[in-house]
Amino acid sequence: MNTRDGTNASLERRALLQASRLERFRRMVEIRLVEDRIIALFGDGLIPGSTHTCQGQEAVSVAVAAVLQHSDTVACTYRGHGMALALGVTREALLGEIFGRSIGCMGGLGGSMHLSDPAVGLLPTFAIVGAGVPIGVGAALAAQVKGTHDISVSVFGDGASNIGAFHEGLNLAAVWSLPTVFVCENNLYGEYSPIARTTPVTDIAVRAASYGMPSQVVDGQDLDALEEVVGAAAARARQGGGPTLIEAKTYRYAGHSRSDKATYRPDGELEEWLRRDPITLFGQRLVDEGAADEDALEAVWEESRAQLEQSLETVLASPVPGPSDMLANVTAGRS
Ligand SMILES: Cc1ncc(C[n+]2csc(CCOP(=O)(O)OP(=O)(O)O)c2C)c(N)n1
Ligand SMILES: [Mg+2]
Repeated sequence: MNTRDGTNASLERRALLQASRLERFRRMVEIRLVEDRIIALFGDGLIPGSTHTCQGQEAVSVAVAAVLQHSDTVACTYRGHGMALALGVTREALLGEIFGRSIGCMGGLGGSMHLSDPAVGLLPTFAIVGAGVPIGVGAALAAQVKGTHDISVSVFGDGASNIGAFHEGLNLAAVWSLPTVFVCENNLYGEYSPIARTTPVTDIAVRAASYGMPSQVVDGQDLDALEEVVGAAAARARQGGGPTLIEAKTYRYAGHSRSDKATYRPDGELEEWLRRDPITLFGQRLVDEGAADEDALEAVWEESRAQLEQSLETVLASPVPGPSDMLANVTAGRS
């Protein structure tokens, strides 16, 4: 696995995020701007393959990254750009991967749905719904067997909770009291279907009861609430208290993938969620507590826009992998 952009850069960005609340705000802004730009560039035909963005869900990624140690691991989904940036993956490593360039975090061979950076614990992201859950549980088992005191977090969607791998993963984690946290991003849709069409319960959290596991529903738009709930579950897991299922109620502003315009949503639903935008809410809190003023927050947006343009310039000027790179990470064994 390659981290072409240099692992130190990811670690530094992770430390920055954890050092201050203003940096958490900055990272959510970065994620929003990157995702908005990706949608625009996808529309221009510049991105190969598909792509799934996470505007509206930024607080979940930033909260997870804020409370974990860098030796902990995170398994997440194809909607993973925000999680990667939050954990510390640089804009160049992320965008390079999405654009299929050699400076991408997987050398440009994986694309939008296949991101990874072992330096900050990002396990390869998964295109198969629910597939990250047993991998996250496996990482927790490895930590338990080795006695490292690391934990793992599996981040997945509401739709994934209807997949067998989710139930098997929760069952095994509970029965072996593994050091892991399950974070469900309930954004009310699985592809083009509203949750009520596919899932007979409103709260995914209730499913934890089947596995004798504690669970909690949390406001997925409130970074502080998320940090508190995920932080408590992470601490419990690290101390040998076993797994927790957390359900973050959130919303994806954009369509499911590519150029999906999400016309299947009822009128007014998006506008209702925009009124509780996680970046606006957290920014207001920083102002209320005197940690920043409106000008400082505006400066963050401006700086982040300029940085993104610079990163895009770098990425678009960088080479695509050649035929010899195809086999660079392929190994063969003989029995
Ligand atoms: C096993 C499997 N079944 C179906 C698909 C097609 N598919 C891709 S995303 C998706 C919806 C998943 O919804 P959810 O888990 O809520 O995550 P979200 O996309 O909302 O973040 C589906 C059905 C898939 N990738 N894998
Ligand atoms: Mg969903």
